[in-house]
Amino acid sequence: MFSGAFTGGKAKEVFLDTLAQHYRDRPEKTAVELISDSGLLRVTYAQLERHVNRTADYLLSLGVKRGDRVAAQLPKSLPFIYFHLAAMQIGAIFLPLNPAYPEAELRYFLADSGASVFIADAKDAPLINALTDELPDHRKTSFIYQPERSGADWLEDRSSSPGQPLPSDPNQTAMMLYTSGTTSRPKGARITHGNLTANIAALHQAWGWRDDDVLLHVLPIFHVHGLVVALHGALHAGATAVLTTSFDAPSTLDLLTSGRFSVFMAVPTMHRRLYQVAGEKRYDLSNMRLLTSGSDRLPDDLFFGYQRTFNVTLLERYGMTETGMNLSNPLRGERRVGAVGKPLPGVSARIIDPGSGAALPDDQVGELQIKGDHVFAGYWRQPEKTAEAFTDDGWLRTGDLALREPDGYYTLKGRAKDLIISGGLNIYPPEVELALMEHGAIAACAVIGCPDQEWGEQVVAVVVPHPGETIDSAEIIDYCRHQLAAYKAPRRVLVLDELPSNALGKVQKAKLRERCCPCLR
Ligand code: MLC
Repeated sequence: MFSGAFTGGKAKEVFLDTLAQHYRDRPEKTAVELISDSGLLRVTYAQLERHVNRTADYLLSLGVKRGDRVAAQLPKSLPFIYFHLAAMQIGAIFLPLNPAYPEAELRYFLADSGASVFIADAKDAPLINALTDELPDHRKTSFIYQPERSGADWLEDRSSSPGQPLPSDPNQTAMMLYTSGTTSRPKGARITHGNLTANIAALHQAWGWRDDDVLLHVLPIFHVHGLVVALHGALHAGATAVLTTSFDAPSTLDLLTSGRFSVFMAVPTMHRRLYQVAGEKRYDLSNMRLLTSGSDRLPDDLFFGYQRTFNVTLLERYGMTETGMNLSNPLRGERRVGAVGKPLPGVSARIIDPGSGAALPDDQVGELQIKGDHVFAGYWRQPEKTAEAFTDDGWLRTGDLALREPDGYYTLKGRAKDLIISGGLNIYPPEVELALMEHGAIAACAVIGCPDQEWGEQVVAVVVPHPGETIDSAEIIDYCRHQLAAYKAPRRVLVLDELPSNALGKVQKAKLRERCCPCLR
């Protein structure tokens, strides 16, 4: 029934081919619905094709060529989806940017990617015009007015395109997603059409996606979770995706209990809020086919609390930007609390001793490494960083510590990399530390994640002032919010006379956490 099915390592056709088949086979079916403050917008598969083709035509008219980067900083909206699909359709590289990025971060992403075209919300025009004027490779910024409209209305004066040729090269980069690093500025992970297709086909097999599925989509749309796992997942199946523009727990609970939806995906912070909104009341969501949790560990109390409150067992899975999804608890069979399941079809996983590089037996904790057609093609213009990400024999180092249980389930056991996950978002302490060190009053600093029930972890900055300087915590937080997206800014700033360090002068973050995180004391 599904085209593009997983065929033992090689996907037959790319995701866009499968989507094109749905345009033809189910033109009247609703592909995407958007619930926004201004009402409900609905596009069928036939309308989606028309809007995407018109948008592709528009991008071509701007001079976009195969391999060009098309950056987009748009709210979660239908135009976002049109530009995303259109850019990939003409062989360009789509670069989605979080609307929360402040000027400093945007400047970096645009310059690093060398985006030739930038699609932005018209309300941001003054800032963005000033910013793109500085970019040597930049050809055009296109402002979208009223992104909440459904059609590709901004193209009304242009002739409709009969349809663009679809790329058939699985090795072509389809999109680029920036991930931060432990030692460097953010890097653009190049994800190919083949990567997307391999992963979505594996997920379809594992999660049993069906064309009568209706997905409730509350996630941000510029990450791999919301864009690929959720949106591509539904479109690949010829199903319907119903998007809300943002996440609001009470209204999401109303939608979930409406009986309309079969699939729901969220991060633990969202599940926690839903569970809290439910309070003592009991609901029965067992009519839904699949509720997944990912992007951060699902705490045990939430796993069991959710079961009691909603009469469903969340399916936890494990992925990352560079790979899409790797491991998953099963659709049928035991969804094990605290475990992230087994490798998806076509995915190989192993546990390696970080010291010796030797493979470890079951039940021993080591670094989780991954291989498969879904693994990204490397970092944009960063061959050294790409080489560091892989072992000599081609396995991706995830930087996550895990063990394999004898029956094949994997359990995450911590991180080898310096990373904080807050509300399902990755925050790399070195990036925040770099920003802090540019503050005139700070002589030394360390950024740590303190456990937090709602967010998973919270960003805490520990700073040492220059002699004679005093630190105003609120001012430091405000300073960070100007340098970085607000979610990366510390929630707390602690001042110490010095940071604990080892013989090599490296800050001992484990010690700092013990000392500075209230719940660990
Ligand atoms: C928002 N804020 C956060 C935050 N999200 N701070 C820390 N961590 C976060 N994740 C800040 C806001 O800037 C705001 O700051 C303040 O918190 C309160 O905002 P809020 O209204 O309570 O937050 P909300 O908008 O509701 O956002 C919470 C959230 C959101 C959980 C809905 O964070 C979210 O959508 N998370 C999902 C992230 C995601 O999709 N990750 C997938 C990555 S892909 P102020 O001070 O300005 O008010 C990946 C691979 C994989 O990891 O395997 O999936």
